[in-house]
Amino acid sequence: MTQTDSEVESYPPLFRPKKTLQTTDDIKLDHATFDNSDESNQPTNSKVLEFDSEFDPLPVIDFKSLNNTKLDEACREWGMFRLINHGIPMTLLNQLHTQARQVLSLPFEYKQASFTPPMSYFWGTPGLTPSGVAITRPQNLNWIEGFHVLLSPLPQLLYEDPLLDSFRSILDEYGRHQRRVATTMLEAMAINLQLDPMRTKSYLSPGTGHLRVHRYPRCFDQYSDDVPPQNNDDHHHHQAQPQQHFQARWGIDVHTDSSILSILHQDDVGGLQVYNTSDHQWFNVKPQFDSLIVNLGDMMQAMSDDNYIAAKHRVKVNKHKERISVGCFVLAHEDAVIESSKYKPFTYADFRAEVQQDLKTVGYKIGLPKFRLNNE
Ligand SMILES: O=C(O)CCC(=O)C(=O)O
Repeated sequence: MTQTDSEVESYPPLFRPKKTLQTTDDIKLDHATFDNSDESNQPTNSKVLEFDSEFDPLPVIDFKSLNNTKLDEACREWGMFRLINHGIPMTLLNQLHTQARQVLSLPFEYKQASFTPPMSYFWGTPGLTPSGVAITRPQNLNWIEGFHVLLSPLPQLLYEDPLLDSFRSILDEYGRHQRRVATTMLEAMAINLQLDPMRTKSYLSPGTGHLRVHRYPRCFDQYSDDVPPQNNDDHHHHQAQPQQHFQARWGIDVHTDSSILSILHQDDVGGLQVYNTSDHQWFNVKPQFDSLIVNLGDMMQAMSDDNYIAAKHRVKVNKHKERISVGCFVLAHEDAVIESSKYKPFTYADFRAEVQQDLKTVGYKIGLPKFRLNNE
């Protein structure tokens, strides 16, 4: 079996090329293929700044010597920043990515049959039910697969398979670092926003924090005309897309996270893009293995009275390379009431229920605007 054959066998069947691959460079397809680096393939009319230029506008925050003013500016202007000197050992990051790659390279059927919560396998959408079970939805495919991992049960878990058990223990260790980083960042943001510390604590729910290990398989057909444009899921805030005949493929299409904040570690392939609301422009988020990307979610936007931005972001597909990223999502406590001058008081449970309702009725997540006072 060639390397490409086994790579493709680990992909969900709908992600496999329509005709046999000859070699990595010699791909024969039913659909036309598009080079991912060509800006004109972007379905939006805004330009995307490429990261091969030296220019990297994303704010950089140093975890070791936190500058609260810089942090505050980053949260107001971008809702996303790069975090350096975070203290997560490089050996752990390397192990995390090596093992994620190994586990995700297992045959698709095995991944689908063998994983259940607290480590569940998903593909085609990052959507999940409230209990963490992946919602597989072949319509409006996002070119993504991965594991949704609930953090709190990990220490008690034991897998017989040594690869899986070692992966579990690495995720557990990585999750502890994420909690450490998230706690410090949230404390700094709460100080900046002058939020009542007791209230902020009650918003946070250590028990429901989770990781998501994503693999973006190589995408052999970047556009397809056989998929109805339909959105979406309850954790991510995809925007309604205009009806179009050709549906662009995305690793994950444009959304904001429903979290308080999310922390991402990506390999060196690239593909993540963030929207800057003052520039009205998409930017590529440069991959940099020793840094983390922190982005604010809907709950933080609400808690900050819209002073902080839940960053709109998306992930491009790549014809030549797979990409691995690991996200940590810090969620609000189910029952803590989020009070704000801009929104009706609501809990995360209310928010999620509303989103699920929207998915059923309008077909996509409306998210925060549903809770805005006076329908401003
Ligand atoms: O993989 C990435 O770079 C981003 C993942 C993401 O947008 C998400 O999980 O919400």
